[in-house]
Amino acid sequence: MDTPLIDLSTNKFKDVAVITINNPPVNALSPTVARGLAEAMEQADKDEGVSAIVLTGAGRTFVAGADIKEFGKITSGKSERGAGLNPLLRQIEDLSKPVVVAIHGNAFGGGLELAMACHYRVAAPNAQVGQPEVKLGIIPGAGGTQRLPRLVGVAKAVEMCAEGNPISAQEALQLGLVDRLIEGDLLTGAVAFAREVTTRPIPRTRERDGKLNLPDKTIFDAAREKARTKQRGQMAPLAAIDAVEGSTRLSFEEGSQQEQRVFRECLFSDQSKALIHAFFGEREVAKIPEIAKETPIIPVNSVAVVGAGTMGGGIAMVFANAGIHVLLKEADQAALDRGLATIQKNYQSSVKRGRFTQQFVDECLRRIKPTLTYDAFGEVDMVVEAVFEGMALKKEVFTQLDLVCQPGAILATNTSTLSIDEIASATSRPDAVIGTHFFSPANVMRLLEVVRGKSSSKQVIATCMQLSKKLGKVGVLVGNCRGFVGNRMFGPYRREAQFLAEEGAAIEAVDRVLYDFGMAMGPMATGDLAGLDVGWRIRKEYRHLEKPGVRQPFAEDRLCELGRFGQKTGAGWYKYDENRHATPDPEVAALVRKWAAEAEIPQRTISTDEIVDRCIYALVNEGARILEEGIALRAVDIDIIYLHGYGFPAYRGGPMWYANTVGLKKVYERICELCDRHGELWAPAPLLKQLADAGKTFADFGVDQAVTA
Ligand code: 3H9
Repeated sequence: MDTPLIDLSTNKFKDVAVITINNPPVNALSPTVARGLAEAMEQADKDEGVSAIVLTGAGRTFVAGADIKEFGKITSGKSERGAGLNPLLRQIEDLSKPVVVAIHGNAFGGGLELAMACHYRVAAPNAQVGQPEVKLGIIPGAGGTQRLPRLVGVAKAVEMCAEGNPISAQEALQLGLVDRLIEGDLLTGAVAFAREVTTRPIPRTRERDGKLNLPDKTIFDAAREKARTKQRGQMAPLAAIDAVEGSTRLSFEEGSQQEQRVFRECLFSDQSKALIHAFFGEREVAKIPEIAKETPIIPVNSVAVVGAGTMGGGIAMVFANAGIHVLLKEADQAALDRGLATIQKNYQSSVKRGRFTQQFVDECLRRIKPTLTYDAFGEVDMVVEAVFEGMALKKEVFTQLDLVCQPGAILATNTSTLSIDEIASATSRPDAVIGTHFFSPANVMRLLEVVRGKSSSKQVIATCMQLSKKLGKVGVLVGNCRGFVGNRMFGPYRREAQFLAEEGAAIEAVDRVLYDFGMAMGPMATGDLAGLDVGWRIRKEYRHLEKPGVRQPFAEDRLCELGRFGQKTGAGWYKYDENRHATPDPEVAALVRKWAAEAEIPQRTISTDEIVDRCIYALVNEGARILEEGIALRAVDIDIIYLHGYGFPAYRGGPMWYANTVGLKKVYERICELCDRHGELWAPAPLLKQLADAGKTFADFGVDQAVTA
């Protein structure tokens, strides 16, 4: 073959040709792979000594799909996409000899579409198959919406194409998507299977119309309804449903043409570009330019968590879920019992919801060992401190940890705002100290801000970054400043939301507009969920740093003075029933109006656009400062923090990506207007001006300029 990406062997099994796709790491179907595959298939089909063909993937997986990197080239006009993979799949489906695909690892996206164009599919028992394209803002584009319903039925195809979740090989077998599971050596099993089918008539998926008959029409409406709630704001799931529906009323050819049109529309959409940015961003954040890949990692087999409150308990669960033994320490028995009871309750609800099995939960609970002392701390590889947010207490804990922990142990703090360097100063080993900022609820939220102090060693940083993956988290390395990246940006965002309410916007209107923008929750509702008192305490601690004469929001502090801390007190911005269901509270609306009158804040009608601009651009402007200061390594790191920790809609790519989409010049000009009207809190970040003037985007500000920590 003229390409090393495809290996054709007709020697090993004589009568069965084996074609292997070898395009590490995930055998993505690049145009070169597709060309090589077409040649290899043709050659094997012509070979008279060959009676069947087996298609496999080398390495850890069969095929993870089309090469996503190609999409960017197509949409930017750097590469022309012709008919895509369809001609290749048609060629394979039309071969005169049976083609058996052997799936291990994953057959995703174009990988599954390729498999469905083959005549038979066998799989390793732990393989997974799926059409995850909607997660990238597109739909299957190589016949997936047409072949899948023919194999698994319309209802399942709608679900798989619209939701994008993979199914196991066992389920695929039951559905008829896979013909046999192979225990033991997959290739040997696939070859044996191929020999069994050589004399049978060749089944071609596109001709198998049996499962398309009379589908219950409500399937599509129900799927659309579900997509509108579960994948709110996204166009690809609805487009995927339309395309699968096409299979029930159009011929295979017409259905495929419709699929192509819709695929292309989706591919060129802002949503798809944003979701692809998020896909690569999630992987990019793991790469820390100045930390070499070969940096030795500290093995973390046991940890201790100090503090069994909401955060400490959640963090203990995260480690236990990952198979790591946890020592959970509290100051007194009552607090420890409360913490353990909450952990039990959370695990039980996971079992009820089917997330975990009882057996798994029992194993996790056995890994969590409660304690009231530091006695066994000398044996653990890492400690995560999660005590009350106060510098004096944190320093006390770290002084103690310094005394009891073994040399080489990682000393991490879960602080969300305090200085890592000051905490580290309480120890004789600041190089071992680092921030691991989990997000609440720690056992659910995927974000982990890894906060480097000025002395944190590369080994400790590399270990925490790698550990985040083991814990099922997306670790993002950030520098040390008040609030780090996420909370530092969240301050101005929530400040503007309060200002808008103080200037006349209805509380629920502010929330509704940002929810409609795509945020998981509005800013007021988020405050009520997290507890308004948390920010109130922090603001009181830092009040002396506020510049006199600069406007500060007051409504939330006043609500706290009235004991309205949010959901936990049954009242905050909203009032809550016993099930924590929110309803607008006219009393709060009246209070805010009264306070605004006292403060002589003119009341006016506020537009939807103003609400979005003020809240989202407040994020962007602070994000630009963070980037310029090197607190975040790259703009994409900020985006990933906001997608995984703050409910920013992935289909908008994160605040920095969103600003790029709007155009930095436009964003800068709007911020200048806001600055003229509302004063210095809106002073545009110098980096924003610089990039806007140069016609650049945040993505152009690279790692070279960043000076983290
Ligand atoms: C599609 O197929 C459209 C079709 O309908 C046809 C249209 C014509 N392309 O995730 P990992 C890279 S759309 C290019 O860290 P894991 C990834 O960036 C596609 N690159 O490994 C990373 O690079 P780096 C539908 C890809 O073991 C490296 O591979 N398919 C692709 O944790 C390792 O990846 C999907 O959406 C790709 N398709 O997880 C599946 N996939 O090392 C997307 C991965 O430089 N992929 N890379 O950072 C996945 O879900 C996971 O990668 C997978 C492996 C589960 C497969």
